[in-house]
Amino acid sequence: MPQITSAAAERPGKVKTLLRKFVVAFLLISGLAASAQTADQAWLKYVKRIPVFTPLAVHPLGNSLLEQSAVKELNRNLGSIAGRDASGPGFSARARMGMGGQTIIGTADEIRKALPDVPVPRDLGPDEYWIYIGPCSDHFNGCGEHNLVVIAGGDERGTLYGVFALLRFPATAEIGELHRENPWRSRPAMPIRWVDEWDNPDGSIERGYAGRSIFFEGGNVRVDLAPVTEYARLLASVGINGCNVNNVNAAPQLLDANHLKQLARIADAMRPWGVHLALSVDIASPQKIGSLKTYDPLDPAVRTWWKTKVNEIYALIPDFAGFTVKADSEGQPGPSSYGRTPADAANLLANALAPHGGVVLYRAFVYNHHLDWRDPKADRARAAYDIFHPLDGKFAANVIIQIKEGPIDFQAHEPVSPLFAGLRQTNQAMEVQITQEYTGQQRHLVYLAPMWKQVLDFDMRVDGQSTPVKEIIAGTSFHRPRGGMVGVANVGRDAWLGSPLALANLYAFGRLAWNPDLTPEQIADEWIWQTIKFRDPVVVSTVEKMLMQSWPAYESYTGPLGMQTLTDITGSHYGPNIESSENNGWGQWHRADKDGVGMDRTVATGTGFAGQYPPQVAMIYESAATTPDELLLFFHHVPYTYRLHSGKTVIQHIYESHYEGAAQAAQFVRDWATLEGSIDQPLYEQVRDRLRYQAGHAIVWRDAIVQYFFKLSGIPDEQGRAGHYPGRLEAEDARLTGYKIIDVTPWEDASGGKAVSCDDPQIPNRKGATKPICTAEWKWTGEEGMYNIAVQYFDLHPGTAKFFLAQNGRIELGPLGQMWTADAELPSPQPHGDNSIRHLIRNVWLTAGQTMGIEAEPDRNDRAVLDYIEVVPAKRDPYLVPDLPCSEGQQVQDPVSHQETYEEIAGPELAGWAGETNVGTPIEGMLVELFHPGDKTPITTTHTNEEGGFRFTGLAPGHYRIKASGVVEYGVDEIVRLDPAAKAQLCLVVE
Ligand code: GCW
Repeated sequence: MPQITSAAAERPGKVKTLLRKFVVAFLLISGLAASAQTADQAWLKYVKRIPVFTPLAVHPLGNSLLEQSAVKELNRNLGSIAGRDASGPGFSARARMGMGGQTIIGTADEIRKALPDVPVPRDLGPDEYWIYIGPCSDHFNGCGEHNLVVIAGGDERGTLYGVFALLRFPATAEIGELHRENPWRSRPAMPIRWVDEWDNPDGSIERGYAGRSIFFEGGNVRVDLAPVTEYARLLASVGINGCNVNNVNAAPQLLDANHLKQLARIADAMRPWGVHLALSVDIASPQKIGSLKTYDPLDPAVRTWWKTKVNEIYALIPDFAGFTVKADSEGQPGPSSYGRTPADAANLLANALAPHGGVVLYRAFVYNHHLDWRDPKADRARAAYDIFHPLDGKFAANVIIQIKEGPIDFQAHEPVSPLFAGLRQTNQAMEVQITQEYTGQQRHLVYLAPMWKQVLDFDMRVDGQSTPVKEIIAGTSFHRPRGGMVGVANVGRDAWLGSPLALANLYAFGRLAWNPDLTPEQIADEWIWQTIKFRDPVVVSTVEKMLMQSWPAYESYTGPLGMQTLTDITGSHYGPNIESSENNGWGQWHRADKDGVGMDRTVATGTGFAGQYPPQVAMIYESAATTPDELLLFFHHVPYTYRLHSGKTVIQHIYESHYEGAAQAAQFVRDWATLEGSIDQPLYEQVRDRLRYQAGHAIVWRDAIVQYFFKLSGIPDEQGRAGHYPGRLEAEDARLTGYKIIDVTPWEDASGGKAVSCDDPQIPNRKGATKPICTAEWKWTGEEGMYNIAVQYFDLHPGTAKFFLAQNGRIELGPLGQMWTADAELPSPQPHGDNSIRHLIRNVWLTAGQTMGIEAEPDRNDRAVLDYIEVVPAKRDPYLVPDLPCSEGQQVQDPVSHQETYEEIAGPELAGWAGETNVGTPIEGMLVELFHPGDKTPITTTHTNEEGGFRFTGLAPGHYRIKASGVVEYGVDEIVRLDPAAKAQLCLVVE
């Protein structure tokens, strides 16, 4: 059976009825031609997608800022027809029926007064919305001037959220429900839905990977806060209601009178979108900027200082949300200096904020980073519970303890923090990282929603009862009034998060904080529809699959089995550096030695951390036999030969997961390649380049971890891969001119631990060459043929080295990538896994006995450091995506495996289907033509069947091109001519 992509048939049906009511025409609404950073560049693109046609006359009942924003947003979606009279010229009879009437926006109270017949509920809560359609007897065509759409909010912000929900509805799974369950109502699961930004006043951002701050520059708030307003709009669209704008390694000067005035401007900029300003404060501020001798939380002068300061803040910012506090952590001052507790410090601030309705988010990220590494009982993971559990019940009502999702620090995979179950009389919020500090820093694709979802759904079994974390933080489990989620976002001036696909994480954070019952797949689909391509089944299923596979892939090629990320924990937190976790007080230990690996955190023989969970969970983690494989080494120290539930030994799992993870990263490149031509080209190229980089860096990770554990354990890889790299030619084995052999630190970050550095460049003999260069030259002893050459080198800064591929001493410059510059922006100035990078040169013809070499021009600190080259037959290179001979509106999936399948199977088939882009309806009767690439006359033709399917059988191995064309009828009276180049989605699969 040919494999037919299935997303088409199912999803879109749900929305059809509703769409018919609102969608009376396909319009392309031109977007705002914006060069500034705007929310439209994220998921709020009301461009080239089916707009939601509410009645064009939009009436807000109140005149608040938020209702004005709500109206503006609805009108944005309508584009050029916004505000026009649908009964006037330019509108067809059908449009009049669909878009006449009124859209009314207001709070529940306002609606009740103005429209007594509308059954708006009496119990709408804060931020809640209620959307009501009708009464109109003709759901299909609409009722012209009698159309009525009401968007009511429990408060003003609820009205805004209602508008965003309505605008999102064509992309959400909830759409069908809107019509069936008219009126449609939704409220947030938890009141605190904040983002934290770790922005410093100088404009830098701690752990930010998207350029400089949108809030600060040079010690002050920026003059241009337009991006801040746009950011708030983006946040509001997914229900985020608070934004803490400064780093938790707080800058006390921000509390002085001058800076507070500046900060009030940020609050003003975000206010129209219902996002309230919060600030991180330094608990030592009374001493640092208030000239008091102490910051002891129990000192009356300190108390007065904070009260006065808070009053000053509220005089400027009446809706100020509150403070975030990081104290007694990573060198920050804290109450422990005076023998006081976090409760003393939190309550001090809480009491000052309470009269104004403000809250304190006190972070449980408090630990000693000078732990004794030799002490087998010492354990950073225990810290939050040990410190905060005894204080349960001692915190003021407006204190919320902000707890990182895991007990260590945003690693690739951690267990849930046990503290969630350890605070029953205290408000709690879960802190997650949207910025990908330990998860690839946005250069790697890692969709984090599945990780967060795992934590949210984790059942703590408090008192032996079902107690999922999501219910604890929502406040329902222990009847706490305030709780929530906080995401460390660290957006910057570079397209918010730097990487286009990383924005799915910001989106998912907001959606989960609103409704933690949503699935990561659902959220991904919504986001893809709104951001990448609207309701295109192939695009949605391809990108969703990539997103869903991305976290497991990253975990596999970094730190599987609960070992944590295995990155450079004392440096960039980016590339591999396994031993950086050990022998120091930071406590991110994995305790790998020659016999085994893992931290013993059991009660019986280890640190006792497992005992911090409620008994039913503790029991699971206490024994290696019941601990899930994915967390085994977080809880247990086991020999490398220990057998996992999967049947593999630990060491074999380490080897294999790294090869599988890296292969998956390579697969992302191929998956994405199938979308070329069907999505926005600049977006396509930007993501393609990132994915190619990631595929190369995943190999760096793979090789570092595998060679490290291979050497340490001395146990061979059952599959023979560890230590064997077919086609690899080490730089240190080459004939070198000017290059010097160096040791790389850590050794595992270079193949064989060594590289060559161009420390003594020479003026070459080559004609025309003027710049000093270094060369590394190898003799090719393999067979004659077409090869791809991967060059692994270290891209250092400052400086932009140049590289050339030379054959038999000659450089040929062509389109194949034989010349390139090392201009990437990567961490670390020294050769390191952080900056090890792979450049691929395709289709190089090599003859036996020839020489091939790399010539390099160093530049400043970039000494063109070379690790190795790898020569792989062109056809077999799994990291290569060949330039497809196919184009013109069809997608070929997985071209490489096609090629391989072709060779193995006699008489292969090409099969696929055609569906209408926007709704996915199968298209029957399209003419499908099969060509040899480059030919104008088809080899054969066929027509799509009832299901839109077609099939060509008995084909010889090779590449083909397919073209489809036809006319399709859609809806009742709409005729849509499909342009096969743009609209028909063909998925071709060979079996
Ligand atoms: O993950 C660690 C980061 C620090 C950060 C700290 C925290 C702002 O490496 O950069 O400090 O967490 O959460 O406070």
